[in-house]
Amino acid sequence: MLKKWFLMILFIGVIALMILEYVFVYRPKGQINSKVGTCTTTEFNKEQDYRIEANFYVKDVWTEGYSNQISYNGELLNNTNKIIDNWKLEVEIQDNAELGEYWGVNCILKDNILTITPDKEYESKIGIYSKMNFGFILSSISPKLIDKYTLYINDELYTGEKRVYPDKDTPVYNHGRLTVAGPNIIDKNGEAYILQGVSTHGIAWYPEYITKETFKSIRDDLNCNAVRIAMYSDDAAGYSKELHGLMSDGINYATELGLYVIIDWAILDDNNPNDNKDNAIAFFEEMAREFKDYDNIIYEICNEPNGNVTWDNDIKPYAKELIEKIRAIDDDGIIVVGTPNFSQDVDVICMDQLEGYSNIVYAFHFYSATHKADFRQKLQYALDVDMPILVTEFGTCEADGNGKVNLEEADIWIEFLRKNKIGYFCWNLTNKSESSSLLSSETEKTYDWDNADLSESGLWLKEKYDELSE
Ligand code: IDC
Repeated sequence: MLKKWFLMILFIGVIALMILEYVFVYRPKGQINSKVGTCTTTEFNKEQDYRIEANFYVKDVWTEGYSNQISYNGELLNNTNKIIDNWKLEVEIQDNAELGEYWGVNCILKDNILTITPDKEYESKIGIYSKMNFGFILSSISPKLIDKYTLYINDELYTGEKRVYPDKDTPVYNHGRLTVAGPNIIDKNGEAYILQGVSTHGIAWYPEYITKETFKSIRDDLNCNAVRIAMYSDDAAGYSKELHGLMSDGINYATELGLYVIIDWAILDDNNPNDNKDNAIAFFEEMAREFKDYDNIIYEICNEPNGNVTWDNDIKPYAKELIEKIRAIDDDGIIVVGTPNFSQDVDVICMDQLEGYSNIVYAFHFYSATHKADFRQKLQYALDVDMPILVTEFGTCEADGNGKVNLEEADIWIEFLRKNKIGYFCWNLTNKSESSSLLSSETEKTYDWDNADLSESGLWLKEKYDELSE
């Protein structure tokens, strides 16, 4: 009897020991910590979008003397389109733990806080949409999952990606989300709405104009309700994935200022949009994911198809594919489709528009010193069949962006567009020494322009745009 009891107790004891060993020694192995942040899991702010995050894993646990050695693997994920090169993680560690080896980063343990920073000698940058791996060993009585951390980016506490909203009494605040109804773009009240904006130059070459101050001056000094941000799509014109971050910044500035914003995939020397289609899809999917809930976004999927490129063989199939990719994420943002021959031949394709999609408009571009009455006729032809048009680019000079300006003709164009409730964006906001530039080549000012800072074209624009009251 006694033996039976003894065996029973022994059996229970062994089981209990196995459980204890499992809990304290084996269980944490390879296990992912729960979601962590600047607060514990349960307090995690669900409203915020934490696109930069750390994860810690217990990789291995072994015993040395009376203490456990716990080897942790860590990763810092950057799911944004900006490079991170100044970051710091602080992790609270239980009492009496000691820091052993570490790799991939620098570690300091003080007052139970483990501070992890990049190892400048090794690799401190975390690229866009990538991650950094690191590890460290702690010795302590029992292994513990790390379920809490504090992250600093550029010396500021990281509290997630913030959604921005338009300020009060700005164009987007007052007119809301735009849609396409028949041939018109209409605002939230169902009224036809004329977008009136300027286009940046290629942002690879002129990033200094992508600032909040610049965009504020575009709104307040140049009387715009919209801005177009042009990013050339071919490598030769400076395209790189790193520019996506600058595009996102620009969109956020425009949004806060209550400006509508065109995201322009500026194909030009890469005349066929299909040449860089994979990049285009990746870019627009990224933008749509980031901005689908914003009211002011307009996607321009191919600036100016040109060369030996046709609607049927090239542009239309490209447009369908891009629209479907964007629509899978953003079901109603306006999409501008470029048209053949530098976005001029709207008359050629107006009887063969895309079918089955909503909120689609077609691009029409002109330069008033080159394109006059006969060119307006092409546009009129498309308007006669109610084709929705947006002039995502025009210039007051010749089609090469330089030469003489023709402001009388520019006036006629703007009157014509306003009469037909068509929006227009003027090329280009720089001080480059060419007549399409809106700033004087003498000025270095990137915002707060006086009349003396404006070019002939810029002065014309300021006055012309002032006529259209909000
Ligand atoms: C021009 C710029 C000029 C630049 C050139 C090549 O004004 O500084 O060197 O592009 O990148 C367009 C294009 C637009 C052109 C503009 C004037 O969309 O990129 O900008 N233009 O040529 N279509 C018709 C005219």
